[in-house]
Amino acid sequence: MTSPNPPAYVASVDPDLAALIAKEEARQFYTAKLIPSENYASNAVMEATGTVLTNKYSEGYPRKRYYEGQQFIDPIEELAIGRAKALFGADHANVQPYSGSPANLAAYAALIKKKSENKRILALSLSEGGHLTHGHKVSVTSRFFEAHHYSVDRDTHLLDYDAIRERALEVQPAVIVCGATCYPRSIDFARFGAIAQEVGAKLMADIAHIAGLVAGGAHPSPVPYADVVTTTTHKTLRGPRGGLILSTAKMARSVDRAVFPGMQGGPHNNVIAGLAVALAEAATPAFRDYAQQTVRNSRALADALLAGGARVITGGSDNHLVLFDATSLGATGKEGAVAMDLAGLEANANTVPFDPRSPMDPSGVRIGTPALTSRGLSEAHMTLVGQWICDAVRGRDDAAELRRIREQVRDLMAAYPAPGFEGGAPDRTLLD
Ligand code: DSN
Repeated sequence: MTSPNPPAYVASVDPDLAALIAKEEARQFYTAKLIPSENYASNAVMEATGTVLTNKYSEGYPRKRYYEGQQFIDPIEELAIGRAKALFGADHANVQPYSGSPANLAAYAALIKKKSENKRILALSLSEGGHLTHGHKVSVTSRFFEAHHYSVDRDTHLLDYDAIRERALEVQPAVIVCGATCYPRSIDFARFGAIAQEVGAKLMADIAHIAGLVAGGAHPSPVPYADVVTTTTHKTLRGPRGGLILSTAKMARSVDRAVFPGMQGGPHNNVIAGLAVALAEAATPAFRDYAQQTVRNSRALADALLAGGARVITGGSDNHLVLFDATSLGATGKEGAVAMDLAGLEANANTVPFDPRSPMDPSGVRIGTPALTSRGLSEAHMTLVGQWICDAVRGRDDAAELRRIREQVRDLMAAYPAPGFEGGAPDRTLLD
């Protein structure tokens, strides 16, 4: 068995686990990863994340810690903070959130004072592309804060800023949340800023999905308009699994206090080190090219689906993400996503706006290009991938057809190794 990252120490202690990791490694290598929130961290990011930094406690912030021994931890966190501020042009950065959901909770806590009577947040509804932490009823964000939602236009499925303004005037929220987990178009942060200002609300932008595009200049930045910006670090930004909060200087103290001691204990220093590496990588011309190519690929993928007869929500894409209605190809979203997985095309079922079907088996499939672009694929490949998707969803009951596509996907993936797999291709037979 060859493995680009042989977990030799794990194998010596826990061969069962090592075998599973090796299989997952092969799965990731030979699958076309189309989940738009996933990517590949570089070897440098992986290496920094897997260091002795995991052994150190450091509650507090650089130069203000509750434990001794911070001689090297402080400058590591300061590197990450400085790089985040420079990359996004933000006054302040907090690099400690464990991931996107805790970052969002901390952001609300920072933006809405404990004694404030107005605890209303106004965000995009989950079924139209928002996130659970944007006040969905099953999320604690709706227990601690009073959640209200806006939607997209019923016909175009685009954000309708006049309607959002009307909704904001009606709700009078303390915080307007912009940003999405399933919106294929560009977001007008300046317009959101104007609406927030008009109604006297704070603006929070959750750019978890598009942070890498913002960093690479492929999507407008919310930083000039938002009081607080939250993001994960492992999606288009291509860092380790973690969270990041950017803010104005005015919000800096509230944000820091909300993260620690408000929400979290000791920061994960190994992850912060991995983030420092990722932020340095994201500041390079190569990353700018990556961000632009991700969008070009997404447009090409949307076009390929349209050519294959799929109904593409909003008719295309301006970012890294494409949402299509699998029922237009004769399957439910879940059936479509399962068929695609059998064909080596990894995606997730997702609601389409105003979906008549249940969230457990919705109408749509959400796909995206961040990971394939990291592997060096371009527009011509997207045309092929789009055809494979249509063929797989339509041919979901045809095992031979799904196998035929899967072998072609594996051949393509073998020709374009993923970042982090520079050591060589995993053994393909591990997947048999
Ligand atoms: N899991 C993320 C996504 O897939 O969009 C959201 O948290």
